[in-house]
Amino acid sequence: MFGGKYRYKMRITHQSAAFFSFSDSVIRKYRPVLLKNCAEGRPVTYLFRIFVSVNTKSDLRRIIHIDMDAFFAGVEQRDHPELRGLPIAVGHDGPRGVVSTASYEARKFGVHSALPIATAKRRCPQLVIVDGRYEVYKNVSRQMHEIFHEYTDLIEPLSLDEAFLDVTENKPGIDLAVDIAREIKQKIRDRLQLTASAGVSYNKFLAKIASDQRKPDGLTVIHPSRAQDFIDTLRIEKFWGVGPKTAEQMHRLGIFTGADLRARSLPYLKERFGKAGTLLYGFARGEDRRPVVVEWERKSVSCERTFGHDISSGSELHEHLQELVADLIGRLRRSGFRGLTLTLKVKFHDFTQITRNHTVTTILPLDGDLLLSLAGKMLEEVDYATHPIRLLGLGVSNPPHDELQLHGDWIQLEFDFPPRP
Ligand code: TTP
Ligand code: MG
Ligand code: MG
Repeated sequence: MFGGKYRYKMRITHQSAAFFSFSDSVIRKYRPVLLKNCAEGRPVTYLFRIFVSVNTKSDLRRIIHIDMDAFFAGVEQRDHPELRGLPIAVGHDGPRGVVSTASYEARKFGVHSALPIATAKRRCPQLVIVDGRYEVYKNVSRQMHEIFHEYTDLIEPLSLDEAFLDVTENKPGIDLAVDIAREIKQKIRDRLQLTASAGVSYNKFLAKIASDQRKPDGLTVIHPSRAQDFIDTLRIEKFWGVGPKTAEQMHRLGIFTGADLRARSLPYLKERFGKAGTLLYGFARGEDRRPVVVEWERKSVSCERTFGHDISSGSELHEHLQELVADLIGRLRRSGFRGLTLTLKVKFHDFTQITRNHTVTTILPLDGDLLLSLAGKMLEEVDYATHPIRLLGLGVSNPPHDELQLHGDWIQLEFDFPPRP
């Protein structure tokens, strides 16, 4: 029925979904991937297997997790050859600066993400501190995704430098996920001159842990037959969702490893950890049915300005805000994106940053005066007189999810604002 080379267009309707017994939400989520692959003329077997794969009941998935090695630092060492082989940290070298990330050379000295720069320098006096270049990292991330798309469109980014790929069904038709992981690593090396680590397994939980096993430049496969032994010896801190606080709580309960976790009952874990308890109960048994969730829609539109000098004058800031509003409206118009939340981002002279949000019930209209009033009101809550501002940003997020939010009357939710003189 789903004969090999036979190409035809498949209409993805709720009826056909019911026929294959996939839920509405699965269909809604994956429709764009299916339609894209339809348009690219992939055989119906491919589409069908995507369905099987995203159906969370499937235990036969092939999932890869890719994570770049010392990402920001790796990019800086690539672009500045004089930094290669040196202990470097990316971050701003100021009194309140923190390390974004450190090169592997610097990690030997105990320098790591989120460490204050001052402490980092004490631990490693020869540490070279480099300012971050986020536009460059974003661009590298885009290039990584181009590589991923050569294999699958089922990609779930977790951050700029990492993503899950569901390659159960893949474009080149490669049997073994480990071969795909190897190819992706090689392409990242050849095209981006960077290294990544990859983890391969049959679910997201295990793939993510696997990618962290042999960093940097690692490739680890966790085969179903080996999964239980692996999980049993895994430290509880390594489990998904177990941060320092939960880890402490676990330790108090005598849970230090996966085996300890597996010895506890589902009600026991649910009672103490709520929803996470259910997930953890599954993880301890190598079970994780969460699908690779593709990000379809744009989630926000924004723009920002860094000023030549730090500004503490209200009227000067207001002028910049006016330009930002005009810029934002242009971007909203071009992208077609609409949202319910307006966000003002403020970075102060000392690089500390705050955001202020304002949410309304019906999409924000492309009305310059109105957006300026809202943004102006948020800015008034900021103490710029004593904390001069070096950057202002403005964004719209939170797209509408029902008709009412799209077409209802525009209602002001949180405050009243007088029109500015
Ligand atoms: P990570 O993937 O957590 O770390 P990494 O890529 O630097 O190193 P590893 O080899 O261990 O994966 O984070 C990716 C980037 O995100 C990192 O290069 C910098 C940034 N980042 C921060 O800015 N602050 C943080 O606290 C963390 C954890 C990351
Ligand atoms: Mg990384
Ligand atoms: Mg990462």
